[in-house]
Amino acid sequence: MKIDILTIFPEMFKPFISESIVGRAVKENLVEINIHNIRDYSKDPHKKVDDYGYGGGKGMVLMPQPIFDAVDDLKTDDSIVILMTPQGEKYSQKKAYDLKDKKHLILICGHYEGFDERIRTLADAELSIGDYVLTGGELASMVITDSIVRLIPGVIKEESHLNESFNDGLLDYPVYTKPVSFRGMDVPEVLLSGHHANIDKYRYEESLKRTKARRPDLLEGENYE
Ligand code: 4GS
Repeated sequence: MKIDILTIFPEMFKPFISESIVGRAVKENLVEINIHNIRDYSKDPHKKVDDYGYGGGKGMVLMPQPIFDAVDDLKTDDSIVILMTPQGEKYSQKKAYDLKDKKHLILICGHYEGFDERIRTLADAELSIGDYVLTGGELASMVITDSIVRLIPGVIKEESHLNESFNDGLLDYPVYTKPVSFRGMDVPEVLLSGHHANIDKYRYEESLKRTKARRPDLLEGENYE
C-alpha cells in the first residue's frame, strides 16, 4: 500500500510518519507514505498556490494548477484520489476496511477557505472526518491514514482489531491492568477467574450495556439480544 499526501504544510506530517505504530509500519515497509508539498508543483514565479476567490468576500482559495499537476504526476491506474472536505462522505471504520485493500491512495489536503471547485473533478471520493471545521485537511488525512495503516496485515496483532469498538457494531468492553485493587476500585472478579467462557460472556454483556447507554444509534436495525 502506498499513500501520497498533498499538502502546503508538509512539516506537520514529520512526527506522524516517524513515531509510534505508523512510524514502525513505515520503517518495516508495510506501507509507503510520501508527503508532497503542493508548492513544489506551482508554475508561478513566486510559487504561489492560492489566490483571492472570485466574487469576493471569502479568504484564500487553492488554485487548480499545482494540484492538477501533482495528481497528473502521481496518479496511475491503481490510484484512488481522495479530497479531504467537510462536504464529503462521513468517514467510518467500514470505510477504513474498504480502503485498506487499495494499492495506492492520493489524499489531497485543502487549507484556508477552500479549494477551487474544479479540483473536485480530480477526486474519486470526498471524505469528511466529522461535522466540524478544521483549519486544513492535514489532520483529516492523518486520521484516515492512521486508521487504515493499523489494519494492514503485520502492523498490529490481528487479535487487537478483531475485538475492538465498531467491528461487531458495539463499543469496547472495559479493560483493567495491575493492581487488582486501586483507590477502593476493584477489577471485576470474573476477569481474575481464568474461566474463558464466563469472561467472554461478561465482555459481551458489558459491550452491549455500554452501547445501549452511550450509542444506541449503533444498535438500530440490529438484534444483539
Ligand atoms: C475537514 C473535515 C475540514 C474545511 C479544511 C475548511 C480547510 C477544512 N476535512 N473532514 N477549509 N471535517 N476541512 O474541516 O475533512
